[in-house]
Amino acid sequence: MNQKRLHLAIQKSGRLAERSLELVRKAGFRVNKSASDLAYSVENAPIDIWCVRDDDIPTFVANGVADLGIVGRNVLAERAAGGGDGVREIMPLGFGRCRLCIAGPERFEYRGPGSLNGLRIATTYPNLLTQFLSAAGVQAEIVTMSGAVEVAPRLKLADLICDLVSTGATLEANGLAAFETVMEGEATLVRSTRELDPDLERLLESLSSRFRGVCASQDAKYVMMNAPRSALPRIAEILPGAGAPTVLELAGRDDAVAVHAVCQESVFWETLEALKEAGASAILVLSIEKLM
Ligand code: PRT
Ligand code: ZN
Repeated sequence: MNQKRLHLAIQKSGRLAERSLELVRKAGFRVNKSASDLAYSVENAPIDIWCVRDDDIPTFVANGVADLGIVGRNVLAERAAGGGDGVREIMPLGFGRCRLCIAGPERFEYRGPGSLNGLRIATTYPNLLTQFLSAAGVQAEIVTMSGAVEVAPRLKLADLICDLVSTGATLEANGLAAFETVMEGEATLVRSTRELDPDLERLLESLSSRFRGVCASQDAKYVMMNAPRSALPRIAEILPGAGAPTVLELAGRDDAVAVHAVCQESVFWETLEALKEAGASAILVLSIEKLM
């Protein structure tokens, strides 16, 4: 029988490869490697995973080779800035964070986009850079490269570069510094804009909702404490990213209650200290395994 299957494209190897597969696994999909290292099949759902170059993911999704993909927003945006369509972002996934920056020799004095007039900028993101420069009304020459952009100033191929930065170590090692951000990048889940078969559409929705749950539970904590009734408004203010907390009776106590809340943002020691100061006691912070 020819069962309908959903196709997800992820990066074969590189910065997003491992985390993409980990996300699929955390979402409860059991992944088996197929004979080739180009694909995985999911054992407990009709899903196949293609492992490809990240640059090919938006095109594969747009032309129907894959229905979904995990790719850097920068790659998606570069394609869109060049007029490519057929793909849209479903949600950011919270890993692979970086910035597409304009950088140059440390001594370069940057006083806003006007400083870029008449200069040569090397990049692997010509469309995004063109968009940025024209929005800023700047006339600069773009030198398109396919990699190792950070060496361009030393080789006198360009005055400046426009490249992805995460830790900044590569720039520093090359005597360069970033002074302008063109866009923020991170891994995102994308889908084709075509209409899918209704069964596959349902499966896609279930997969995205599980991914959303995994991402949300990453920082989320379940916080429990006892507190004077009078402190409730202050405590609700302190709890990071929580909706209305659950308030429960404490046996034999009229003045105090138990407060439970799911905090969607990180709970730091400072948060606990602030809760204690507001009158809370017996504060417990628990990890959340799944959240929907
Ligand atoms: O082989 P394939 O084409 O699939 O991979 P690739 O080499 O094109 O991509 P890869 O694996 O380098 O990056 C995949 C995605 O990870 C990118 O599209 C971004 O969305 C995201 N990402 C996050 C980054 C970085 N951080 C990053 N630092 N991609 C690239 N870099 C490079 C950057 O270009 C520079 O050379 O790392 C260097 C700078 O890093 P720092 O830490 O020294 O600042
Ligand atoms: Zn690539």
